[in-house]
Amino acid sequence: MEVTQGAAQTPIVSGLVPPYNKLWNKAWYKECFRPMKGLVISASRNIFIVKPDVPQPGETTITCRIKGKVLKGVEQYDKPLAPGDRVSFDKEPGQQGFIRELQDRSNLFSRFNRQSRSSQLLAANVDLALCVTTLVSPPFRPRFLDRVLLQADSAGIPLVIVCNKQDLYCGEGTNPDIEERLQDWSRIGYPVLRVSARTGEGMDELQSHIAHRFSVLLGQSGVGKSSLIKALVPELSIRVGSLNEKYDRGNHTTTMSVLLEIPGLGADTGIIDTPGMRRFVPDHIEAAEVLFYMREFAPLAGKCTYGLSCSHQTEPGCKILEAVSSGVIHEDRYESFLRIQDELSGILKIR
Ligand SMILES: Nc1nc2c(ncn2[C@@H]2O[C@H](COP(=O)(O)OP(=O)(O)OP(=O)(O)O)[C@@H](O)[C@H]2O)c(=O)[nH]1
Ligand SMILES: [Mg+2]
Repeated sequence: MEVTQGAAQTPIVSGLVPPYNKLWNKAWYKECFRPMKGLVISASRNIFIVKPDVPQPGETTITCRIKGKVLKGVEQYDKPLAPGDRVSFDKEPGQQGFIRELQDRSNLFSRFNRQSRSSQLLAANVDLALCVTTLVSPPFRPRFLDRVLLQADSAGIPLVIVCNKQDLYCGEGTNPDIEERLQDWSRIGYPVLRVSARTGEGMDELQSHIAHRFSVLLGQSGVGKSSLIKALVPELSIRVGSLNEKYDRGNHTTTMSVLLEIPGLGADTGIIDTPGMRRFVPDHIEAAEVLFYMREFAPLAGKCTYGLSCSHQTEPGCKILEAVSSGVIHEDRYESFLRIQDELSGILKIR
């Protein structure tokens, strides 16, 4: 018996007219009415837009809800699903779908939301994270980046730093502090791209990183995440915001994560636009674990005279302090390390 793949709710069995003959049995029913599978495009608290693996006539995406508490392990998050998640769902013709199962995730990108005291899910199952920043407007914030890098490394997601609005930057070398930080990230293994969504500068290189992959764009509000996507796919109807002149920061134009296709780079290319964040608090990382997820610190973990009890601040024989003195660890990264550890110790108390 050959059943057309994915035609779950409108069974088509070649050569047979279902279900009025003796083939009407449990196995046949189960096979024909098996749930559909799809990719979550966007997720709010209980409404999920899902793209079915097998296109349905007249419906490129399907609005789904979750029936009851069928998804396990999602309670700790603000929403149960994120763009990039793969799900199974049931759907009757002309009606909403009901999500029954979440497939295992290969990774998850989240942040801790201090206001709601919960984890905010931003993306799932991505091949690459793009941390977008600007060197000019909004102002460059290396500490924000260090936190995003930490989160990506803890989730096992490769990350590329994208410096947008290159058209506003007065050329390389004009700000030694910024240049030094960019060079240091590059030295420890994060590719750094300089692009402009406005002029198209550097966009070829960006495309070569995202082609045939699923990526997530992260960064402060106003750095130009949505503008970069618009530059890649001009016909997309995606909102681009303005900058708040008084504070020189974005206006939180994108309000929820959404997965968008970039057809020009292949059918297997997708990018998740996320809402801009004012601050980034790492999620599901304890203060004592920060050492293991900052990549130039990790090889030194446990090697201090006081082993893992070392606070890396004053102790003699501290390998981290030695690495800072010798330049293996940049002073500013060390400062980020201390601040993140400090903040995460506080988070433990409010979680
Ligand atoms: N000069 C210049 N302006 C840019 C560039 N890219 C984006 N902008 C401007 O920056 C502002 C913010 O752009 P968005 O794309 O909305 O920024 P966003 O990061 O998506 O912001 P949120 O959705 O709030 O997180 C808009 O006024 C854009 O026109 C660029 O390469 N050069
Ligand atoms: Mg946006």
